[in-house]
Parts: sequence; C-alpha cells; structure tokens
Amino acid sequence: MEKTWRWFGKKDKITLSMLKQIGVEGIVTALHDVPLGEVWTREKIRDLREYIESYGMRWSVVESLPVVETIKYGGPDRDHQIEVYKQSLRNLSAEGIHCICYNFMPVLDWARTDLSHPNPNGTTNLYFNYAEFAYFDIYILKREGAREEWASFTFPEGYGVGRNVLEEADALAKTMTPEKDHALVENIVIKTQGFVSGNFSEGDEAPIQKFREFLSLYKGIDKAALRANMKYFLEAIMPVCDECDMNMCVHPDDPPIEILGLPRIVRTEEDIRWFLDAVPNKHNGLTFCAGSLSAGAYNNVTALAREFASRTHFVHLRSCHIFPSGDFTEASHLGGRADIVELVRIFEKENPSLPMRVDHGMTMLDDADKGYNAGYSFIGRMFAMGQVQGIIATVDRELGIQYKQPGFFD
Ligand code: DNO
Repeated sequence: MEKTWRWFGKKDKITLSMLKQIGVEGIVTALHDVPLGEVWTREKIRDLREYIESYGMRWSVVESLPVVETIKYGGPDRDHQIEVYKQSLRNLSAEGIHCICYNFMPVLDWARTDLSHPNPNGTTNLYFNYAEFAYFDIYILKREGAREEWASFTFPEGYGVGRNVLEEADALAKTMTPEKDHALVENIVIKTQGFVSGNFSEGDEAPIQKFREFLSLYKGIDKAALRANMKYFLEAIMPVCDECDMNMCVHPDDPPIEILGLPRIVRTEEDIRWFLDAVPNKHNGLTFCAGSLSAGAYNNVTALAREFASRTHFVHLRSCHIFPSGDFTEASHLGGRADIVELVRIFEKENPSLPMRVDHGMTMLDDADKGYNAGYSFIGRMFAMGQVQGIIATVDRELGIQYKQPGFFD
C-alpha cells in the first residue's frame, strides 16, 4: 500500500520534512483556505502540489473536496454547486491528482463526545459516550423530537444491555454546568468539525444556532431521499470522472449510527452495496475507513474489506473498541474490532499501490498541548504508522512483494 499521511497544509505544525523522516510517500490534503462551494483553481492546486513535490512526495489523495449541504439535501442551487464540483475535479485532474475522498453525512462530519479520554497506559484517545451525546441533543441543541427518539433508542444486539440512555441523559443534566456544556459543544461541534472543511469553524460565535439552521434544511429528507440525492450527484459527476480518470471514494459515516434525526446512508454492508450498485462505475468507490466501520457492532470489517476491495480507492487504517455498554473508543492499531493485519493482506493482494493512511492516533508523550487537530497527533500517529509499516513489510514478505522503506540507502 502507498504510505500516506493526512497533512493540513503549509500551516500544519507537522512539517513535510518531519513526514519524510517517518517513511511517508504520499500526502493526503485539501485546499483548506478555499471557502465551501468555490472552485479550486488550477493555480492554487499547482502551488500546493509543487510544494509537496519539492519534498520528494506526491499529493496522492484529496481529503476532502467537500460536498456542500445543498447537494446533500437537494436545494435549489444544487445543479450550480455540482458544476462547481465538476470544475474542481477537472482542475485537480489536470494537475495530476486522481483520488477524492468526500462524505455524504448531513450537517455533521465525524462526532465524538470526549477528545482526550484516558487509556490505561496514560495516553488519551477519542471516545463516544451515548448518554453525553443524548444530553447534547436534548438539553443543549433542544432538538424537537429528541427526547422521544432517545426514549426508543436501542443498541445493537449484545451491547448496552439494560441501559436506558434517556434516563442517563436526564441524570447527567443534574450534574452539568455551563462550563461542562461549553466543553461538550467544543468537542462535538467546534474541535471536530473546524478543521475538516465542514460547516463549522473555530471562530463560530453561535454554533448551536447555526447547527439548528442546518438541521432545519433536512426537514422531510429521509433515508430514501438522501440516497436519491447521492445518486443524483454521482450520476452527474461520473462523466467528468470518466473523462479525467478521477476516483471518487466516499467516507463511511462516523459513527455509523443514525444521529440527530438525520439519515445516515454509508454505515452498513447494505448501504455500501447500495451506492456502489446504484452507480455502477469503477470511479464510484469507497474510502475503506476501518475505524468508522468497526464502530458499528453489526459490521464485520474483514468481510466488508473482502467484499468491497475492488471498489476501494483509499484506505484509513484504525480500529475501534466497543465497550459492553455500547460506548466506543479508538483501540490500538494492533487491536480492537478491525483486524488490521488481515485488512492489509486483503488490500495488498488487491492493489499494492492503494493509498493508505493511519487515522486517529492516540495523544501520547509530547503530543499534548501542541495544538494538533483532535485525533491528528504527531507522535501517536507516527507510532501507529510504524506499526502499520511493519505489518505491510511482513505481509509483503508472505506475498512475495518487495517491500521498500523510503529514505534509506538500501
Ligand atoms: C475524520 C475524517 C473525516 C473525513 C471526512 C471525509 O477524522 O476521517 O472527517 O475526512 O468525512 O469527507
């Protein structure tokens, strides 16, 4: 697999020369300074591409070229926004970039309630607690219908046995303070969304109000409608993808559950099969995010990899641990529900040059207080990258593929 790394542009505290030292071959990035809904110009793309290449690496994957809300909910200007998207695709391809990671999650990209949950070894990781999320939904967002939905919430079989999330959220409400509320909003909305080129940014003064406005756009949009809008988008852009040899790869929903009354359409085997079959073009593919998929107790991650390897254009390697309570956290890249050794074997057999990045490293040693984006530590991710490089080298030996560690004489 091609060893890539998510880098947040020239302002990232983690520099390309640091990445060169740890065996990174390809960069995964975006034009983070271009406002949502504007064309990515060739000049801007070229400038960043040349900068990356001056360090001896290539710009392997765009993560993300954001799909704006109007395309997702089918707003009046969606055709205009699809034209904007197509032009960005043409410009990227003209600069030699042929792989786009995007998502089709309404309003919120990935979500966690705690960004520094302690591990037994003294490091910290991202964590999702259902009761805290329900509290946010009912008491902070005050979403209509939230209470009723949480009252009938059920965990996948075998998890959260005897748990009543609504009662827990009500109990939590008695202990919360304005400071704790603020911290939860920061975790769910600001710190996790701000850097992914989504709808929210660090400077938002009234994120909850903004959140409510976004949610209101989805009134009446159910799963079938969202699927139809995804199909509409993919069908519209496929001719350009064919012309430009552009691989589109949708990122699974994270976490893979329905939240905030919004439909989620890329979370299970059935979902993935649906969108691949709905637009049966090889350029319509998947970002195989082992982490997001492993947070769904109903997903057998290895079986999904086997089934969808041929339509996978990009891989995120990480793994989640689901507690008996149903809450989940990031596991070690050598543990958890995603068997990364087996995944590397499957993908390496399918296509040894498939781009792969490690995802969501723990915060460890010197990482704290460095101001890294949540989940995107340096030492923690480097540690995971070292583990994954070892796995790739071992699998390559088994498969008779010559493994090359970049940056050395041999
Ligand atoms: C989170 C990321 C996601 C991903 C987008 C792709 O850590 O994996 O934010 O980049 O969903 O559009």
